[in-house]
Amino acid sequence: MRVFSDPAQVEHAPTRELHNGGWMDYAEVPARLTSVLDACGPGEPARDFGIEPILAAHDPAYVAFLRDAYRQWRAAGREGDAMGYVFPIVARRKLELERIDAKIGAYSTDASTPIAAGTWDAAYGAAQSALTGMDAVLTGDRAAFALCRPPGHHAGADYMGGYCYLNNAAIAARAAQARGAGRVAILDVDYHHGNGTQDIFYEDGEVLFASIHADPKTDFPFYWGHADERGAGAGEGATLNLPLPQGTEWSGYAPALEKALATVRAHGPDLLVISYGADTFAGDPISQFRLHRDDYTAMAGMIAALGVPTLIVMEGGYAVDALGSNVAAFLAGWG
Ligand code: SP5
Ligand code: ZN
Repeated sequence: MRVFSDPAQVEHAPTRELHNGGWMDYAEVPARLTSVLDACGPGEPARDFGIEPILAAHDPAYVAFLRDAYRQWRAAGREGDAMGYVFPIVARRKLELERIDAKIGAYSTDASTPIAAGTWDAAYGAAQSALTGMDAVLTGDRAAFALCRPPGHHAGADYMGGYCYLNNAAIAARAAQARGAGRVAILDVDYHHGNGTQDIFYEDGEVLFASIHADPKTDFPFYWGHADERGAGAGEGATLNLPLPQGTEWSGYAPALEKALATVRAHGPDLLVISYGADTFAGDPISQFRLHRDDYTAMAGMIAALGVPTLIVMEGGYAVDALGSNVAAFLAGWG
């Protein structure tokens, strides 16, 4: 399977995040990318499809902000990474805000998504990796792997969060639709609920969003991913959430996957996008499922059996030393 990434993706290196009332080392480190490249081979460089396909999934004002935020932070005299500390909770009105702290809070869900010097170029590169992988699938590959970093599934049309800035899976899905793939399914198997992806397609009946994740009653992102969220308007019924308890092993995971795959099959997709997170791994430092390396091959085999052309997009996975072999085990499921 072809693997795509962009060299700029390793230049995103925030130092810390706010969690449990204190500063922690940032878990989404550049070494994640090199761990995968070491295990899967160097892959191929992403091509540049420009800004247009990014704007098909994201609000132009948010993208403009993201591009310029670090410069504004430095211009305000700040040291270190840019991060918000006030977040709007009621109506997110379109306000003419001036101070960087006001803008960054308005475009964030949390304090674990800092903007550092290399953030924009890395996020842009990750989106181009997804678009390049999608191009491979649309031109005949039965599957391709976009080694995206930073990840994307917590980023909505106009917000960042959970280590995510641009929603790589959503950008790729929109690009596929623009090139004639009518019906698309997105299956999200990261440990965390893909709230950004869900939000982007919530009222879109052409794009199914199905997710298996830790129950948001106990796990990030808390406010999305509950079983009663099923889509709205034309998208009613085209969102499926399957929350599972902490401690879930393959024996509990596989039935949920069967259910998600039955829903994907019933949707009749021309194309499948997998948001793959290896943070369901038993050794993950910030997550609480109990999957093992061989489970990823089984998982992938079940997905590949659908026989639908598939783009795999990298999301989370923080056990850096094991990440490469977990990803390789997943890709092996396509034979
Ligand atoms: C893409 C993805 O998997 N995002 C996950 C975001 C989870 N953020 C909340 C959990 C923060 C835990 N941070 C612990 C840091 C220890 N170094
Ligand atoms: Zn995750």
